[in-house]
Amino acid sequence: MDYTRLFSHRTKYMRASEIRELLKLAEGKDVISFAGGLPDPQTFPVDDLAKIASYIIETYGTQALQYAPTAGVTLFRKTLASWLDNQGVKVNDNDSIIVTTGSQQGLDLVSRVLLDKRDIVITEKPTYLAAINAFKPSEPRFIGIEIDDDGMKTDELEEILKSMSKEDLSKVKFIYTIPTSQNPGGVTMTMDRRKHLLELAEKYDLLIIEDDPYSHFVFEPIEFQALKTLDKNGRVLYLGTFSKILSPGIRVGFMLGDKNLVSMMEMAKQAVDLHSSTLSQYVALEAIKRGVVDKTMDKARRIYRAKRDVMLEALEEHFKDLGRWTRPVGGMFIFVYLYKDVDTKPLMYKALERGVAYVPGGSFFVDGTGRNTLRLNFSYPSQEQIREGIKRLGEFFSAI
Ligand code: PMP
Ligand code: G9A
Repeated sequence: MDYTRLFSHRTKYMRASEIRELLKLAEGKDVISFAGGLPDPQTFPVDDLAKIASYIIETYGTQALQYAPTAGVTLFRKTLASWLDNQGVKVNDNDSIIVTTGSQQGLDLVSRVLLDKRDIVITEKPTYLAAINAFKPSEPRFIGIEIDDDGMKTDELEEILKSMSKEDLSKVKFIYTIPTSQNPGGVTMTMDRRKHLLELAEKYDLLIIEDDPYSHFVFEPIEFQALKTLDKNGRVLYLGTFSKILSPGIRVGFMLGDKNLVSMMEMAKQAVDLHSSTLSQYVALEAIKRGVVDKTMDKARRIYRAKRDVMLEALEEHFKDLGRWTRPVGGMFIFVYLYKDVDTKPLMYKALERGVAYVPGGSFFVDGTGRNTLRLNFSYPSQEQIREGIKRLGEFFSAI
């Protein structure tokens, strides 16, 4: 049967994630992969989670194996709220939290609830590829704001907002940002810019989606506060996840924001999956209570700082004449801007033949620019693989 005539209009805008495709290509081959944003499995608290999982099933079996409310297990949501408070993420009286299936589901719900065709989404440039892919089926127009070492250039954002017609301004549904240890850019927004961004949101009556998987294991002593904490008027919807600070496989994420906004997300979620895994929520709850999340964050900080340093050193050695790159204070990625005007996308297949994978940076730009950039993940490969892989990549790009 030819199914294409059956596919809905929105499927036209569905794109396979280049990251996921690359992961498939690299699988089972002798390839050093700087492609996927996978945590180092050494950070997974395997023994603790084995104990927790059996304790949960033995102790709370009837609840943990049962359906749960769409918003999530009540006890977990309460624990989450105080954990966030300890992490410096402000939960206001008017806020509510819903548990999502990874923060990726949060992005999909945002798309479903907020976007209509031709609405405007403002993102950083570059921005998280799978967020673009989550928003695209709703057919918005994208506006990309450049980043530099201080994060999103809020002056540029201000100029753009100033120059927009009233009608276009009313179509801006949200500004999507990853302010801390950005994916893929590896940069962190300064406090001045965070404040400026919120001022602009106030002035132009805009909503901000703060996607924050990385702030809990920043590995340099820098001062920053979540946009959610700085916000006074319910202008920030905060997306979080336990993927990088416990395990991505348990698929536990959450949304925190004004209850009037979050309740519509909850309604949309009902039709998507009824609720996120009850068992995973109980496991995450117990992991918080037993200090396993704190322990994992500490481990991630230590391991990723060392790996980042190895990658920065290797880049210094092998990429000095080839390009410039970001120096992340956290997260999992370094972003490279090559000096030469090359397209890293077709070159990626050749690099794979040389046994090294990266993500072509162009996929992260909403306006089709960024062809000469690449994203390098440093959390997954070993230190030895990082040294060897960057050497191979350096030789590869030198020969072009
Ligand atoms: N947002 C950003 C910026 C990410 O980097 C990721 C994971 N790479 C996600 C969201 C989704 O993560 P998860 O669904 O595992 O919580
Ligand atoms: O798709 C995945 O496996 C998550 C990784 C995200 C990223 O590489 O940014």
